Amino acid sequence: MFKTKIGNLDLETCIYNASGVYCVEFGELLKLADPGFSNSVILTKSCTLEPRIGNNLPRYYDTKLLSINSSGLPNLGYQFYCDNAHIIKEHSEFKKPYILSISGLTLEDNYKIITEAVNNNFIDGIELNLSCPNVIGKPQVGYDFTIMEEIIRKASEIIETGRDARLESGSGFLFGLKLPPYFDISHFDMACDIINNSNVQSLTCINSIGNGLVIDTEKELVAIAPKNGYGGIGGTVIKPTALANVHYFYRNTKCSIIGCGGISRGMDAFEHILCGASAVQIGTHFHKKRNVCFKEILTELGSIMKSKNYKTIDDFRGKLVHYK
Ligand code: RRO
Repeated sequence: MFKTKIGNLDLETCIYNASGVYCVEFGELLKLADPGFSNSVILTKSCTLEPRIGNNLPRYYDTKLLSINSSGLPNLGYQFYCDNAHIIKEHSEFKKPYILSISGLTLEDNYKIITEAVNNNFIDGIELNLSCPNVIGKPQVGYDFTIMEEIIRKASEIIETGRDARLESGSGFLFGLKLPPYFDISHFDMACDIINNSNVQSLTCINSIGNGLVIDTEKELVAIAPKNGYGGIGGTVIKPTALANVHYFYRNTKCSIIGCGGISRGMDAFEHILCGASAVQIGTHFHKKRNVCFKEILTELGSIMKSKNYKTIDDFRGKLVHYK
C-alpha cells in the first residue's frame, strides 16, 4: 500500500526521517536501520569533511506549532558516515537504502565527499544539502543560483563517472538535492531551469525556513542562543510553504519529490502526496515523538486512503485538483 520509488530506488514505505533529527550518532542510525520501524530509508545528518560540534546551546526549541534550530551542522565527519554504512545497512538486513546527506563547507569539500560516497557500494545515494541556514558566515547555496548551477554541474560529473563503475556491481545511486524554501515564482523558475539541465533525480522540499526569531515571552528572551536567536523554523507553521514548493517542483521538473515540512499526521502526508510527493520526511515531529511517529503517521494515512478507496500512493500522487 505504501510502496514507492524515488529516482530508481524502490522503497518499502513512503516515510523516513528528515536529515538532522536523530541521525548524527551511530546508535541513532542503528535505530533508523531497525527493521521493526516503518521508516524506509536511513538518511544521515548532513556531513562535512571534518567533525563539528556545532553552535552553542540552547540551539533547539519547540512549541506546539513550530520548532526553531540553529544546530550549526554538528556531525561526526564524512568518514564516519561512509565507513559505517555497511554495518548500519546490515542492521537493516539490507532492506533500507542508506543515503548520505552532504553539506560541505566549500565546493571542494563537497566534491571530495561525493566522490567517496559514489565509490562506496553500501551508500545508495546522496542528498546534497544546498540549504543549511545556520552556519555563521556561509550563505545558503540554494539562494545563489550561480553557485548552485556550478555545484550541481560538477557533482553530476562525479556521480556519472562513479555510476559507471557501480553499474558493473549492479547497484544504482540516487542523486538528490535538499532545497531551501522558495517564495517568489521567479526564484522557483530559476531553480527549475538549473535542475532541468542536470541529472538530479530527487528534490527534498523544503529545509527549515531560515532566520526566524522565536521568543520565550515569560523570560523575554530569545528561544535559542546562537546568531542572536535567529534560526531555521520547522513544524506545522511551515506546511503551506512546503506544499507550494512540492507542488511547483513536481509540476515543473521530472524529479521525484520528497515532501518535508509540517507533517505530524496522516492527513499532512496525504496533502504532500496530493501535491506530488513520492515520499515524505519527518523532522520536528520525529524530534518530539521519536521512531514511533513513522508507524503512527502511516496508520493514519492508510485509513485515509482506505476511506477514499486508494490502494497505492500512486493512485492520488500529484492529483491535486485546481480551479479551471
Ligand atoms: O545543522 C543545522 O543547523 C541545520 C542544517 Br545542516 C539544515 O540543513 N537545516 C537546519 O534547519 N539546521
